[in-house]
Amino acid sequence: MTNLTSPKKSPSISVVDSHTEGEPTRVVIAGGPELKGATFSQRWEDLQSNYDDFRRTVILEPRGYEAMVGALLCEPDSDECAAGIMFFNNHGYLDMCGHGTIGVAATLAHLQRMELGKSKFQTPAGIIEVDLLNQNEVTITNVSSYLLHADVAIQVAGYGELVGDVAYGGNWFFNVHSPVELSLANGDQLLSLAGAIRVELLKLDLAGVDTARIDHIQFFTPDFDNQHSHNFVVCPGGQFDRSPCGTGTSSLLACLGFRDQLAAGESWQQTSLTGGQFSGTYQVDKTETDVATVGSPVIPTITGRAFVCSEANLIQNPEDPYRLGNEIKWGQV
Ligand code: PYC
Repeated sequence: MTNLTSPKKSPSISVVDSHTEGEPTRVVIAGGPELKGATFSQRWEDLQSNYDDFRRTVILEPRGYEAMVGALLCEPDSDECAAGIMFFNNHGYLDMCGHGTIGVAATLAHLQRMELGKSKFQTPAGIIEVDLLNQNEVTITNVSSYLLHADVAIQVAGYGELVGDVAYGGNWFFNVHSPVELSLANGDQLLSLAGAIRVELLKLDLAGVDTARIDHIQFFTPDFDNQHSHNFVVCPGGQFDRSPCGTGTSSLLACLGFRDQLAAGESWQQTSLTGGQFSGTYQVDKTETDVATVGSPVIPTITGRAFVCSEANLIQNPEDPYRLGNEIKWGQV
């Protein structure tokens, strides 16, 4: 007879899941890798080079799913920071994630590890400030964000010329007025258009600073009179952000500032395709930079809400053929 009282223990990873305006964040609170390195960037390198199995286990099916962003809390190397945060998704690693940061803050509040008010966190993109307004509402002050190439014209089969901006908000974005109505009914069309735009950007050899790949495509439909836009952000793994995307909104604020479409200190509302809301504003960043930006860099602040929705232990049974996740890529053999 099977012994029901002493089960064999498999290794497990403890996570807390939340969603920020509908977009999931999974924070690893125990069982993650002990990263090696004297500096934060060495530890970031260690995660990417040596722990991809961990990323896959946490994010991919059957334990996770492709829209999810993971966050690993780790030691910062800056004394002013409460912790470091490293983000990853179904495709790889993210230097920064706005909705993810809001999710981390709500998770730490839920665990009673964070008090109301301001704290700083180190991310691979730089140091950010997090203001926990209440258990669920958070304002983040992001890294310096800027427009790198304005009015880039690309030709896309079936759409003709599309003109957009290459801008940075912690990740790299191509921001383009949507040539298609932003609706869930047009979701497949928008996803394949984003793929076609990425291919055109590569053909043009267009990159961010230090040849960074422009891997996020942001479609938006601005209403300047009401300082509002709907948006649809397609992430590098081919998934779309259910939230209005914190780094995408940051990059857009830099573009709006350059074109005098939004003044410093004014508020901009951003609504995602699934109805998520962020509000954003910016201050001009007056610090010196080596980057040849178009117009002034800005320091964006983004406010949104996150709610914790589950706590779990992810079990890795060595006999489970899918213990390292199952990456399903439609249309690829
Ligand atoms: O909120 O910055 C963001 C983000 C990036 C990718 C998914 N969400």
